[in-house]
Amino acid sequence: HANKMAWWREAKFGMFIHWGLYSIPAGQWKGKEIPGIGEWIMKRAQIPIAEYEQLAAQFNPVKFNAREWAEVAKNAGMKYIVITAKHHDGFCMYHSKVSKYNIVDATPFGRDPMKELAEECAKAGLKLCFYYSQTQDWYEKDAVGNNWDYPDDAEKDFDRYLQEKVKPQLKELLTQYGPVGLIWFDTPMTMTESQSQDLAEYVTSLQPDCIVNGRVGNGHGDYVCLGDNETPATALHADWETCATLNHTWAFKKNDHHWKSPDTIIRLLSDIIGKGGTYLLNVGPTAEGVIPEPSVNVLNEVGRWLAVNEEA
Ligand code: FUL
Repeated sequence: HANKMAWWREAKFGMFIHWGLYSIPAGQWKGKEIPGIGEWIMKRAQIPIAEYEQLAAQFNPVKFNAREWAEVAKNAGMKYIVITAKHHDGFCMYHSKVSKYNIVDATPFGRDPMKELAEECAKAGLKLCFYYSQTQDWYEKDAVGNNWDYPDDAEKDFDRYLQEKVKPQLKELLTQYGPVGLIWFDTPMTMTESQSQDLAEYVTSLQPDCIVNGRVGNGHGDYVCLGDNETPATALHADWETCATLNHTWAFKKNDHHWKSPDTIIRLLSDIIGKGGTYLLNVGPTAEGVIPEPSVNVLNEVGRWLAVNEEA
């Protein structure tokens, strides 16, 4: 499938969405500000699963509107959306049969936002893509990352987690939501060469046209994924992507107001595109399902600038 990269090479600009249970505490736990990126709150505050999982009972994003999100991306001139199907906390933002710890079975909301997004993205001509944390899963004993609930490394079997959770969940994501543009893996850490290769091949066995990002590990992705917020000094001789935040966090944090200006984003976008790269720019919706207004405003301005420049 030599041509499966074609849409992505043309896309240049995509929307990253970090949204999950961590959007509820939004950077604070038991009245204390927890430093660092919002989606890492469980790890940074070493919150036991038994406490963290109770967030699910409160998760009810009634203001979520897939069409509005797709419109925000479209108006910004973005061509694809990458959304957290499962981040490091292990909670699934889609209806999974593999784990009950998911948005349909464990929350009062009871809807599958990925289904709704898949429909709206198809209508809007946007590629829907899934972020999936394949190595860190703080809900699972066998996965990497949670050494407060699961201190005994001797009991862990990472490959069992890959076979019994990761692959069955990838199968769900790649068979129940129509064509998926790409799977965005993250933090490969302990992934061995053969585990990375196996996951990349598994994805394409299910959807031959689905792209795999570089963070599947060990060079087995279809493109190079730079570090968070990293831009290269010069053009790279490869397909590459910069993923970046609009403020200082990926997931919503109530006290992070460090929004980049439209000028800064336009400068970054021009620089990245000029060097042959792709810009995956993040928004962090609230627990109610709303993309924060300051980020919508910045994206609208970027979209206006792009529209004017395309006409010229
Ligand atoms: C990482 C993750 O650990 C962050 O939480 C975020 O998802 C970012 C895009 O990739 O390094």
